[in-house]
Amino acid sequence: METTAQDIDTLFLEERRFEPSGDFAARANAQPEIYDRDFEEFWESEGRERVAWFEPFTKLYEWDPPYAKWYLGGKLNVAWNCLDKHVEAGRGSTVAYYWEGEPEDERREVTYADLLTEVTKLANGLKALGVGKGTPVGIYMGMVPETPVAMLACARLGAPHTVVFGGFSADSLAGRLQDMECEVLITQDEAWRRGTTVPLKKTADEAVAESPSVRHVIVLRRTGNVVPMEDGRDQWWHDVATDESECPAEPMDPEDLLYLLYTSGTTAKPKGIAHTTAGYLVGVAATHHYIFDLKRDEDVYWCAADVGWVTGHSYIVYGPLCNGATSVLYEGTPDYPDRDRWWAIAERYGVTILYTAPTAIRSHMKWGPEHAEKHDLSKLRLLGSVGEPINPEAWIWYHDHIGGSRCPIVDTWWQTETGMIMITPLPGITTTKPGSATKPFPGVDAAVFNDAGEEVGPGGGGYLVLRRPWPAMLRGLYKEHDRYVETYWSKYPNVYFAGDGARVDEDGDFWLLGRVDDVMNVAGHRISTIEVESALVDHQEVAEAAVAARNDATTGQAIVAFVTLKGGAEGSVTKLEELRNHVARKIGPIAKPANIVFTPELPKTRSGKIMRRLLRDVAENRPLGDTTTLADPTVVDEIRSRGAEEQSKED
Ligand code: 7RM
Repeated sequence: METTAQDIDTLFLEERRFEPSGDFAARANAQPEIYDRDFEEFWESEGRERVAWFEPFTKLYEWDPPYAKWYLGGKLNVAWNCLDKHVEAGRGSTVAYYWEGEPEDERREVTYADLLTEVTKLANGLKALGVGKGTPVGIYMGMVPETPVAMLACARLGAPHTVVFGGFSADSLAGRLQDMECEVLITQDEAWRRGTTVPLKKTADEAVAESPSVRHVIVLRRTGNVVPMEDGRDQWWHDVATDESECPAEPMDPEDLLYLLYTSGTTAKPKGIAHTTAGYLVGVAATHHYIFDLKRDEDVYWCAADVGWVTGHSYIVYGPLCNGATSVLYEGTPDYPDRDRWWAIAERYGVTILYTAPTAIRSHMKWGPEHAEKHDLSKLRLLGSVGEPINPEAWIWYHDHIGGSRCPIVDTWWQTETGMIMITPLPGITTTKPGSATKPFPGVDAAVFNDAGEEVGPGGGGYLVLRRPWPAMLRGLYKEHDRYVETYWSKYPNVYFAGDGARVDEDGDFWLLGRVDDVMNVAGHRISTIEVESALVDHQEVAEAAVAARNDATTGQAIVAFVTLKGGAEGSVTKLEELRNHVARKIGPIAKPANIVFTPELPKTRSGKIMRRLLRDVAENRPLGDTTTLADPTVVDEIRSRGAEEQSKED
């Protein structure tokens, strides 16, 4: 708990306060009474207000721990809510996405009517391939409008999807396709990234070769470069999506599966987080409405996350579209071709609301404020942050240099599992504090518990828990009931264990302290130690590996790997590069260790468990914590001397 204590110390020195402005407060979607509303009354009226039903729900929720059901008895369709609802209300010509490709001259305005047409065409094409209610579909694409189109086409038919982040490797993709038993994979020829192409179809081919359930591959032409197409299996999107005739939206039960999203856990096998239809949609639409204060006819909203992350699902696709928002969707990286690219985009479309991650803010901070200063960002009125705790300096930088010192910042805490934002300021109401996610969203019951399950009083650190079900909560882990219970419901009876450390201050504001387990967070991506270790051990010369995270100014954390080679072989700079590349190939570049320390032994308990806590101490170059349970205490000294050697090589 040493790091935690230190984080708390630093955070507690933060005494700056930011009061909401009177102007903002007067027009805000959320007014102070929102916190007085009864939990059931709140979610019942949100259920009616945000979502249109084919048949109304008859019961708000059923709580049979650890499984909840919401909005029972109703019938609805998510795609209908995101598209038809708006078109039928006469808003078809409203822009849903201002899309900008990474190549600067590629721009598209996609209206709600356009989106409905594209979704209808693809859904009809999918139907012709045998996709219907319950058919699992994989989506492996980049940041193009067709990615939301693919998700919504699935939702329209009642076919659950799993979106796999375009940066993931063939093995990661195959694992997900196999686990969900996907019958169709939707991908694209290539994606653009920093002026070069990413071979998505090629990677998809490798994955599909290992995934016997996949019968059809649909390929969007994006870059236009030649990619091999397998006869009988592969088809171009533009050949499949031709039928514009109406495609009725399947009336779905509230608890029908909408999607699975896989997320790293503490074992190598990613968890398939299950989200269903009604509660998820109400949860993301309600939070999006109040937290981002969306005025749909005035605002231009930009969530600069990847669609393959839960943030993209909830706050690029389902929440904003259900609310009829006009969003920006950008394909590329923030620094291509120049470091002012984001700010050029924000200026061009008149972005009023920007939602991004601390890692991005720290990159911009590193590059300097002059890039934002070149552009008119005066339309911005609200900023958001998500993915990790935001350092107070980054918060202040964001506030001053991007928000022109006038925009409220919402630091939003949530998880793939929660589906929706759970702890957050409400703009216009909350007095914010740099580094604090402040208060539970109305209707959310969050607390900090100690080990014994007692609520920790003001100022005390502990484990973040959620004591009451919420509409967008996960409905379990796909095909893994026991793991669901074990991971979230076994520490405290009938209380959700989030796996994050937290502290509540004397004002009742929450300060998130990071994961309590070993999962690492690199540039906002959750990477479990074991996945990287398994990727390393997959290399033919590696006998054993352990990884730990050290702090990194840009990416939040960087991975340090401790590796034992087979046959007592010594490491080398070449081997180091080889292993780093191996990890990148095996599970994706994001998991590449920043340093590798070659060591003949790893620190273990007597029962053989690797003590990653000590490896973190070594990686951070600080005094070792408790070593009494070590099988061989000399091992750590050896590793430390090797770690120092590695460091001096780098310098
Ligand atoms: C949305 C998302 C979830 C984990 C979560 C935390 C960390 C996310 C914040 C945060 C502090 C925040 N989903 N986290 N947001 N920590 N302050 N505002 O990130 O499933 O990918 O990750 O991310 O540890 O448990 S996620």
